[in-house]
Amino acid sequence: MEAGEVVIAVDAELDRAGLTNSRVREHVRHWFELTGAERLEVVNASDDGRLVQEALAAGELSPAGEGRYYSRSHPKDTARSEERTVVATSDPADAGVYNNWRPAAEMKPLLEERMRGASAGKTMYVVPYLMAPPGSPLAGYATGVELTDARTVVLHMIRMARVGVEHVNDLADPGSFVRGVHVTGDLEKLGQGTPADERYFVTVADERTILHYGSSYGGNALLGKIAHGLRQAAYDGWSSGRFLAEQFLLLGITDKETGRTYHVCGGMPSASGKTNLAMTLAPDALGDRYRVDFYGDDIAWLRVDPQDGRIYAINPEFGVFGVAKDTNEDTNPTAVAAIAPGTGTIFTNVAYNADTQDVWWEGKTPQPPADVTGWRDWTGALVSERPEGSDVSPWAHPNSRFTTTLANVPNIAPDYERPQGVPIDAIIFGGRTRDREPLVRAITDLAEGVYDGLTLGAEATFAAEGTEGVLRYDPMSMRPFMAVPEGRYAALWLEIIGSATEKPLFAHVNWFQRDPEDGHFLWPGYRDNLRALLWLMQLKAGEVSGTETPVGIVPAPEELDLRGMDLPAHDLERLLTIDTARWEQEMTHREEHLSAFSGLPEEIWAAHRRVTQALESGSP
Ligand code: OXD
Ligand code: MN
Repeated sequence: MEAGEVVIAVDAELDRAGLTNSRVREHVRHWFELTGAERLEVVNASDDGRLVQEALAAGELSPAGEGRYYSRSHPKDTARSEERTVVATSDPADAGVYNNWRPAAEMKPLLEERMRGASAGKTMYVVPYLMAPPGSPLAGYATGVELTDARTVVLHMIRMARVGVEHVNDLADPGSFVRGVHVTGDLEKLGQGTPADERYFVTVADERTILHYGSSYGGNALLGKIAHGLRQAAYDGWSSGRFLAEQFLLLGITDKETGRTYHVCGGMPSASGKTNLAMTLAPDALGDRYRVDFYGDDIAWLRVDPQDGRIYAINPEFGVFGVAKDTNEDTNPTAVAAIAPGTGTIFTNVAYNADTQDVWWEGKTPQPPADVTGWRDWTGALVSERPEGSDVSPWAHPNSRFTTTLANVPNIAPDYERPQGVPIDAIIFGGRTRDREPLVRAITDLAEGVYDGLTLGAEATFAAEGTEGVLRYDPMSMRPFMAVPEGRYAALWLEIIGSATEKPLFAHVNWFQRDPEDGHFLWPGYRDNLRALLWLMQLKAGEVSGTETPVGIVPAPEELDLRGMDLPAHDLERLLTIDTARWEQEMTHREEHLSAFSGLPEEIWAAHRRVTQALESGSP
């Protein structure tokens, strides 16, 4: 198309869709022309049914029972790529340890070069979206427009964000939206994981522009979720000084006897049980008394409300992009209901049976389907053709996912769309640690709480991935999403939480302690994890006082409500014990970890010294 024709074609589609924001129209025109796409289509959430039918007809989706769909990503494109992800700005002072900072002036031309003409022959979809409940005080940071040349990305965006032209048409400042461009590229030829890797996933944070090239999967391609909801928002939160954007779950606990409701948010490195906790129900024995409401499993934005001075959190997302592996009735019954027939769920990279339209993943049932007829693994290979006994690779990819909207989760909080969000009573950090971290320890001091988040980590799950007993640190579970230098990030935490008049309690939880002799898990986990949070709420309310230790307050054994559990007394004792020698070892690793961050506030170092001294002197 000639330049003049492009303008006419783009304007005709924008007019048809009623997209009136002049700055969005400019953004669309520019990138439509640069990427060389053949057609343009503006998307609203109400287009979902038609787009699903088109994707089925094109073979991008397959039916997975009534109202559920299956997709397979390119085998070289199955997970977020941290090495290829960059936060760019025009100020070298924005470089931190984890944000992989590069100059904007270097990255933008590079991405333009890769994207030029790369969508030829394709439809470019315009996805206007909002990453917040409508009317939120943070809505000004939540508006975006993603251009994408992949229809399955559009279908995921409709489930994960609020999508429609109404979110951009009436902006007070028409230019205040995040400009996202996603171009898939030729996935066969991008040299993924080699020195010639051509992919780039760049957030130009000081220009509120996100340019992702070379994938059509997950956080690489759904720009609202991670690139905007975490990286861009963390940058905006810092530059405005107004909010924190964190990879946090958010839940509510209501005591039906007293009528009190508590809200808890917090972060856990991957494979530490965050989604399962976010969607948990009360254990059966406590179900009459407590109700748990789900708000979100992956992102929370936190701000101080000027009315009452408390910290409020929203989940900016509209859906759940959950890891399928091990999701079943025992581990996560509410997720199972949220992906049931009729929910519109899209499964990606699980195993699929076209004859029965059934899906399966490791841990869905204890054993894979006995009759393998028709079953294909995530790569599309027939399981029946695997050589007998020699191929034991999983049927589903370990990062296979389900995508469903929040409203499908049966215990979704009645007020999950409340614009102000909900007041936060506790912020928890949870790692995966076999021997040092007790079941729960509460921290009342702000700097010590932030220090605890900054030293969050999980043990390497395989010996090959790290040194035994040494954590892979993942500050606040934000290591892959850091947008500003860690020192500034810590200072913003101290400033925002510090300015609240009623401060949340901090706590560290660990469901993964093992018996040193026989290695069994000391705590059963899953729904019983709520018991640790109930104790925390009682501590906040002054109903229990726990036992002070050098690293926080742990429950006295009799303070935990263990009704309906059969927990051996010596396991309980070990779960609540602080192993000083192991902690002292950990403190030297922490010192090294924190030393890498320049400009870390003195309060954080003071907290580190206080905890070190308390461990040495043996007194809290
Ligand atoms: C992630 C996700 O990659 O939530 O963390 O998808
Ligand atoms: Mn996540």
